[in-house]
Formats: sequence, structure tokens, C-alpha cells
Amino acid sequence: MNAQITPLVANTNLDAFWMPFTANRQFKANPRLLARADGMRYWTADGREVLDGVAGLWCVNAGHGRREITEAVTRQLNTMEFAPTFQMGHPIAFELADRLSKVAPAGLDRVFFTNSGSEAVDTALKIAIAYQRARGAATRTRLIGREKGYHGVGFGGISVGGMVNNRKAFGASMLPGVDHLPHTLNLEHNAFSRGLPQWGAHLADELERIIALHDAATIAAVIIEPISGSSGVILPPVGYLKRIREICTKHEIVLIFDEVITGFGRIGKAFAAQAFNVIPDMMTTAKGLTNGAIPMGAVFAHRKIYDAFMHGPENAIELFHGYTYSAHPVACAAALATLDIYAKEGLLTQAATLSPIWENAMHSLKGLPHVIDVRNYGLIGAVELEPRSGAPGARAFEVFTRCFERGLLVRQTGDIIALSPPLIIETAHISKIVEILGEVIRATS
Ligand code: PXG
Repeated sequence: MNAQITPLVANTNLDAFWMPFTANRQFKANPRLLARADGMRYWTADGREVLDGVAGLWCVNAGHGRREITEAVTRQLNTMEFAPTFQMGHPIAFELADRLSKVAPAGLDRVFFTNSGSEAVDTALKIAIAYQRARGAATRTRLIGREKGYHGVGFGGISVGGMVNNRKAFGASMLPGVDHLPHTLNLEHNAFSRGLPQWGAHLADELERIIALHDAATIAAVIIEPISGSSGVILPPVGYLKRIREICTKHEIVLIFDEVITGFGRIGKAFAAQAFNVIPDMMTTAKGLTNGAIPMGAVFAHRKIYDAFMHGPENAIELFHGYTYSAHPVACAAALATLDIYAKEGLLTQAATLSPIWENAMHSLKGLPHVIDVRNYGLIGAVELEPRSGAPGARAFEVFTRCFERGLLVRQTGDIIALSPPLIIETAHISKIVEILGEVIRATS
């Protein structure tokens, strides 16, 4: 094993770290170690430059090594490294929530802090159920997700999620009372669509079918990603989200948008809700909230939801939920500095400016060997490859590793290569991404 490790890391023992969502044995036999980052780039442990095509893991939206964030975090650590938010408070938690409420869609101005997207999802699901109860609809406990949906790895998230690998190992322990809408990926109708696909808005009507099956009086919430990332970039057909919104409103079902990847500028507005002009009742966010520098998530709830809890004795805790590190002061400092950068550099709308160039670049890969679809929206892209017979995912994994060897970091999921670069990307970087990815796809049989 050690023979394949470069001299600089030869002394690092890789055995103890049980890596998340990773083929541990394969990785440890041939590790890919990142040691430094700045701007659009990583450097490997042996000093090789790697262009970051995925903003780390869809989170480093303002690019790497932002001094303003480092300084804010350092200042906060030097001032007060921790303070509780249970029955206590600290000013920057309130300041951050207030700042966030100002970039959120109108009405979604109550913010609950978590430490990750997974926790944001479980929090939102719990709030939805408790909200229905608080407004006198306690029979509404059912949750509706979508096939191929990804909502993190908590028991709530995997239950409403629809990725088979996240579900099959834990099947017996899923939440009861969950149903799923169909996904909207359809290559027969929509392959090589530029931007949103035209076909598929009618799939939203499946929600009416599910409601007819279970009765609206049993359903608390619908949770969907406006654009799914993890399952390989699935875009909402034109009109689909609006129809979902209408059906939820009609049946008094809470609509949750999981904006963990679409939030904070990924598609040209602060949130997908604004980009698509479809406003949910709650949004879950994480990742870009702190530019990935410190873990943090946030649930944005409509004021009417918060207000529904604010009844009963004043000394009673209204929502029995929270994390030790909810609104951790260091994470708040990182988030405030991140919001300053987004505002100063116009990054929350930068994806809209660049998306025509990005779209052309992505679609220039059409026609390469084994490419069966190219999808794009904002600064998100995906290239779907034909699977090798009997070896699903193998071709794309090879593309992923070869891109890394050639100096480009992409994400692979199944036979899909996903891209989500930092929003500070320049046209020369876009050209480089497409050049390397194109060459690698051509060279991969
Ligand atoms: N919801 C959505 C929509 C996500 O994309 C989560 C929840 C969970 O967030 P945490 O912070 O608990 O991981 C996510 C996470 C990928 C990839 O390659 C995407 C995610 C995580 C890791 C990899 O597409 N999204």
C-alpha cells in the first residue's frame, strides 16, 4: 500500500480514519490528498495544483482562503469561543439571523441554526409536524419526499430521500408514514436540454394522486430540492415547482425547499426560491452559509410558522429542539464574514451573469464518446455517461480519477460527473474545466 503514497505523505497512517461516502479500501490503496487551497485551486500533499470544479463539496462559493473569514473566526475565538443558546444568547447569533432574514425570500424571516444540512433537514421536518399540531392539525404527520432526492443522512433525511444506497442498509429503521413523488429526470424527453427541461411539469400532479391516496388531513409536509445535486443534477421541468407550490397551498401542506446546494448564489439569486420565483414555507440551508469554513446549517421558516408556536405560557419552551452548537459563535462569525463577501463582490448574482458562458461550455461536451446527456443551470453542470455494461459507475469513476490526475477536481455520482465551481470562477477557468474534462472523456473507453 505504502508504495503508492508519495514521499510527503508516506508517514501518514491512513488506517484509522473511517472515511465518509468513500470506497475506503480503494482510496487508501491510492490516496488523493489535498493539503492547501487558495482562490479557485487546491494543492495536493505532493504540491500539485488542482482546479476546484466543485467548490470543495458545493460549499466554498466565495473561493478558498478568504482572509476576511479567517480573521472574523480568529477574532471570535479570541473573544468568546463558545456560548450557549439554550435559555441564553449572544449578539452575533441575532445579528446573523437578522442579516439572513434580509436576503431570504419575503416572509421566510425566522431562522433556526443547525450544524449541517442533515440537521437542517431533520429540524425542518420536525418543525413542520409540530407546526401542523400547533395550528390544530395534529393528524398531519405524513412526510412526502421524492425518488432520487437527497436530504442528508439523518433518519428523517434518508426516509424522505430517495437514493437507494442511502436507504437499503437502514430500511427497517426508516420513519413510517413517508411517501415519495417521482423524480423528474427523463433522458428520452429531455436529454441535452439547455437550462430547465421543457417536458415534465405534469409530474407535479403526482402529488394530487398521493394526496388522494392518503388524504390531505394526514400530510404535514412535502420536501424537495429545487435542483437535486447529489443524485446527479436533476433539474425541475419548466412550471413544475410552481405546480407543486399550488397543490401544497390548496391542501395546507407545508412546502420545504432543501436549498443546501442551491442556496447562497449557486443559481444566480441568493436562493433557488427567488431564482424560480416559487416561495416555499421553509428552506433548509448549509454549505455556502459559511463558505464551508466552519460547519453550519440554517432553517428558514415563514413567520406564520414561528408565530404558530408563540402561544401558551411565556415560560414554556415552544419548540423542544436544538443543538449544543446551534448558532455557535465561531460559525456565526464565519457566516457574517461570508455574507459580507457575497454582498461586496456581488457573488449571489454572479452565477446568473456567467451562466450563458457556462451553459455553452458545458454543452460543447455533447457529442463526445459515451456522453448521453449534459445538464446545466446557474453554475451547476452535469455530464451523464453511458454506463459500462455490468459495471455501473466505473466509467465515471475513471473520469473522476483521471481529471484529478490532470489537475481538475470534479464529483462523480453513478455515471454522472457533476460540477459546481466557486462563484468567483472566471472564463479562463471555465475553458480549462471543459478542456480537461473533454480530453479525459475522449481518452476513457
Ligand atoms: N440536503 C441536500 C440537498 C444536500 O445536497 C444535505 C442535505 C446534507 O448536508 P450535510 O451538510 O449534512 O452533508 C446535502 C448534502 C455531492 C454531495 O457530491 C452533496 C452533498 C453532500 C456531499 C456530497 O453531490 N449534499
